[in-house]
Amino acid sequence: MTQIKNTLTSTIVAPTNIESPNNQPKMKLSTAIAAMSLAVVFSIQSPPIEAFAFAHPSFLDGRHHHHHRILPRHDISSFPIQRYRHTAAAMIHAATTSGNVDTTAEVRIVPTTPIPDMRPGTSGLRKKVEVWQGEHYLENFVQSLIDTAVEKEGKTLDTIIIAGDGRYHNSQAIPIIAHLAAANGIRHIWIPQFGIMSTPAVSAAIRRRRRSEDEEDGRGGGGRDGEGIAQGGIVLTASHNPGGPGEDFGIKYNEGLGQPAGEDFTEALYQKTLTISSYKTLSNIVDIDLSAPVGTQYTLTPTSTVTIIDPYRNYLDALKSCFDFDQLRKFGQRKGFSMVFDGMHGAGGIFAKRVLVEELGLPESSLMRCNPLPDFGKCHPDPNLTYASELVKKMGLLPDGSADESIPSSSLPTLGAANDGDGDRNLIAGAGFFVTPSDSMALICDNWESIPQFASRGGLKGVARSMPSSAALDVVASARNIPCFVTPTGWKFFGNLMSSKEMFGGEDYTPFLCGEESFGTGSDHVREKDGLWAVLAWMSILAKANEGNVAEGTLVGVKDIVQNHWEKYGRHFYCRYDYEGVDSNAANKVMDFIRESFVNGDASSMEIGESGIKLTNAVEFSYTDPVDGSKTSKQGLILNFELPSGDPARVVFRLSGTGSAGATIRMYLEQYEKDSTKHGMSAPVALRGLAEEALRLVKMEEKTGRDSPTVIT
Ligand code: VG1
Ligand code: CO
Repeated sequence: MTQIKNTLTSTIVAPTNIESPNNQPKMKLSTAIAAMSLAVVFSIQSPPIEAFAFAHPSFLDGRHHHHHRILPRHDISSFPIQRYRHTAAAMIHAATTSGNVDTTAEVRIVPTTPIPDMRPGTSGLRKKVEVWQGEHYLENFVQSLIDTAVEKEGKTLDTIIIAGDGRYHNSQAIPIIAHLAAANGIRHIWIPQFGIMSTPAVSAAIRRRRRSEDEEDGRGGGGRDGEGIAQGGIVLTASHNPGGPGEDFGIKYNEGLGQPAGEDFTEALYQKTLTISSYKTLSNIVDIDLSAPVGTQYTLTPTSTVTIIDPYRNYLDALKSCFDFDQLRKFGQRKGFSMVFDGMHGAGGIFAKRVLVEELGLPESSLMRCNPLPDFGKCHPDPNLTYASELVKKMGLLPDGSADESIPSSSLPTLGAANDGDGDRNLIAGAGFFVTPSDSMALICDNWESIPQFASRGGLKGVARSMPSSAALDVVASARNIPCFVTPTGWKFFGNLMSSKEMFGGEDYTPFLCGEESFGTGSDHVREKDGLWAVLAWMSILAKANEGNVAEGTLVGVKDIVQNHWEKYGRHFYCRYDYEGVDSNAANKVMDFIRESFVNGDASSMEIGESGIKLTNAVEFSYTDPVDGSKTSKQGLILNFELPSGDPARVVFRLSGTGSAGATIRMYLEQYEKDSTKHGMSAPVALRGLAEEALRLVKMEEKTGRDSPTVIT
């Protein structure tokens, strides 16, 4: 072995020390490893070719591939990795950690200047790809992020995950970030194979992964200093925003319990971006092959290692702890059940394939657009009635969410679902029936007995919704005596509630259910919204509802379940108008006008228009976190109305915090209807009068020049 090591040493030392003008080593590490493998083949001749292929998988099919591109190399998964894993890993280990091998990875301090527009929004920082590709942009942001995390932890981070949703620039940014992380002394850097993980999967991995899992063979049990878990995850996503050249890229940070960084963190990060004067990276660039087998390690510095991890394992464990997979598998095979899942070419697709097809045995034909693409196939990966139009059609629906009566519902799939770009959002539909996200949450709440995660722990102990979401959840929570919280928009506000015991020693609200009107639903199994979780929750509800129903082929469907729910609790008609790409000044003027005229002014003195809908009062939403007492203000303007019938209605205005250009005004409409004879109407139709009244009051067209919204959902 010493002899082999020496051979390897001489192979590797040279290339990593010689820099070409653009700072790329002349010979890349993976090439060195391939050469080393060859040396091993020649010196020990066993096991020859497979070990070679393992160490450098691009040789499997005899062609080189571009290292910074993610290729759909699923062929690798059939390679007998386990058989040669130990040998090959030992080779890499020997090659990269031998005392004789000096990778001379010197930390390079690069001077930089602050770039002013880096304030994270509702969920991370989102900008056009070209902005991120600008000089020092990515590095400035990531260095500030790492500094903030270190300051908060009080010490250098030990372990982090770097993963993304597969969008354009994902595989270029991952190695750059890894080098920054190593230069900053982060010892263990985990990157999922192919660089892709959904946001909830990252959250699950932060919460559950033990360092020994993928390092057991490579480093010999438990890593260098025993067990460890990640302190955070850098997630490369602009979520539901489009990807590709000219489109969006983004980064967000999840902290040690898997929760999105809170306002205090993002604000501190932003302040650092305003004063940054240098960042740290390495003088030697190590080529990291994202398609390398799970367990492959790259030594970036004598103390920092990149490990390619299995993207699925922890997330799958998390889902298995929530649902009864045997029950779902059986239900999935039932005559009359079929499903369509639309991955919108985002990160959720590969997880859907793994769970729905490989674990639950649904036919492959249940999946559409489940292969991640850098530009999401040019679609807008936002699962709503407008952007998931193909699925909507397949479910027998018209673009406004009402049923296309010309299609017999018996010919339609039982369940339809879609995820967004990073797999944290969900759209749920039944045969000829669209479920609004607010209703979906209320229904899951009322049916907690159908979901093992809740049922096995005595039911829900807390629920929460974002303020603009409908009050459908509140009604169920109050009937069932469950504490219900109303938070500002964005998942970061749910984190404290879910972790109130874990983090603050306060009241335990878990099992916990939460969600947003924007197609986000989740629970305390992770600290993010989870698209696939919502799909399995609905499958569980359907399975339970059909337990006693033994008739061949006829299933209690989504529509039956929701209609019964409305009958019991009344219906909250709900929809949202989005005005995208509005001039920022104009958008601010609309908000200022509402604030001045109705919140500060006297709303109730407003004249009642022809519609007979009366504005009763207006408030600006602010929030005091019940767990840590932190305050957040200006979280949306609420106009409360009284309908001619005497029933209440509400319209909320907010500016989006996830756009990358101009402003998006969101108008959220909600109206309660107890009378079940009126529940059949489509929501946009039922709400049209309220919408017109609100638009008239706020002078939308006059102030923005827009006579109709970009999207109604
Ligand atoms: C939107 C949604 C919000 C969601 C956020 C992140 O924010 O309204 O409910 O939490 O996106 O979702 P905004 O500020 O644009 O309204 V995702 O799936 O884009 O991370
Ligand atoms: Co998302």
